[in-house]
Amino acid sequence: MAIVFDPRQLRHAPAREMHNGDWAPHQESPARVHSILSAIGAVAPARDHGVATLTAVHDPAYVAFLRAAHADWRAAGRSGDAIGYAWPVVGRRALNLSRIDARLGRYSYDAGTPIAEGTWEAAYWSAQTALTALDHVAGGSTTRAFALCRPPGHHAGRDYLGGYCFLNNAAIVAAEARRRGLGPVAILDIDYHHGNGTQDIFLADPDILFVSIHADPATDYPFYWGHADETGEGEGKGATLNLPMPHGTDGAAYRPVLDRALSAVAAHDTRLLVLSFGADTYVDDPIAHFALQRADFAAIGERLAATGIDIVTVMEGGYATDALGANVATFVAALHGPR
Ligand code: OKP
Ligand code: ZN
Repeated sequence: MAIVFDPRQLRHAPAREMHNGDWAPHQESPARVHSILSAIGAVAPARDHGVATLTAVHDPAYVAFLRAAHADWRAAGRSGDAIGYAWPVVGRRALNLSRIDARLGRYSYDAGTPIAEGTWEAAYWSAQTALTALDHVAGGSTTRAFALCRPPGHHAGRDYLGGYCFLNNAAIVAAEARRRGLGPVAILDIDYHHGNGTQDIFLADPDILFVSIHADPATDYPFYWGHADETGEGEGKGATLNLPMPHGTDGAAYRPVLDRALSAVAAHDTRLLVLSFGADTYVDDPIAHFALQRADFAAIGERLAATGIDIVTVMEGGYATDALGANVATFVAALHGPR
């Protein structure tokens, strides 16, 4: 068992987000990581795998945008965090956009994901943390590793940020695992919110199965993805499985759906599972509406361990900050077993 963390991830500290038409303190705060660190025990450092592992999944122009966005914002005379205010709703022709506001709109899809001074560095090390967890499993010293990633990644697409996410850590690990011949690879996303970025990245890809259990997008963010009839496109038809669930979903309702998700993972002959884990399915999460208890996280961890498949877990959401550390530690202990 290995738990990977890099403190440079704390440098992303956006001040606020747009919430129900008003500004509110940003939910995705460094305090989340402090809560987890105080509950989880010893962590291993992240290793640098370079930028090519990121551009295997993301558009290089998007990565260049992300890297420079906050400095461009400052150069435009602005203070605070960089945030867009105009979006090309319908795909427009490719334009060589220079103005920072235009670039922010082009490479994002919501107003909840400001770029702060340390965002690039934090997102970069979040991805490297995930890749280092893969190294631990690939090296054969352990069958399961946990990447304490922050900012999260599953809403980030090939060329867009959103939903508190900038680089898609799960997708980066899955692509790198395939490249190293560790497949078949599947991604199971059990964050409360649908992992639209991950789905988009692999939508037409038959090799990497994407399965997600999440709040029904008819009622919940991200609204435009995650409906049950999204099953993949082109050659990837059938390699996307969405299992939306209603508000109030508790441990008893969750269990059979998890079984169904894991049947699909087994049918893919999965050798390496990338798990996007969000603890925002917790009953007291302030921005979500499922009803899982701490004991349910233990049960889910045990169920996943029982598959016998190698698992790289990447941390996604979870905003009940006081309870977050114990929830994550409980899940990881069950998933990784005694040792
Ligand atoms: C990220 B992850 C306005 C609502 C926007 C965005 C939720 C992002 C969740 N504040 N909500 O999946 O936990
Ligand atoms: Zn979430």
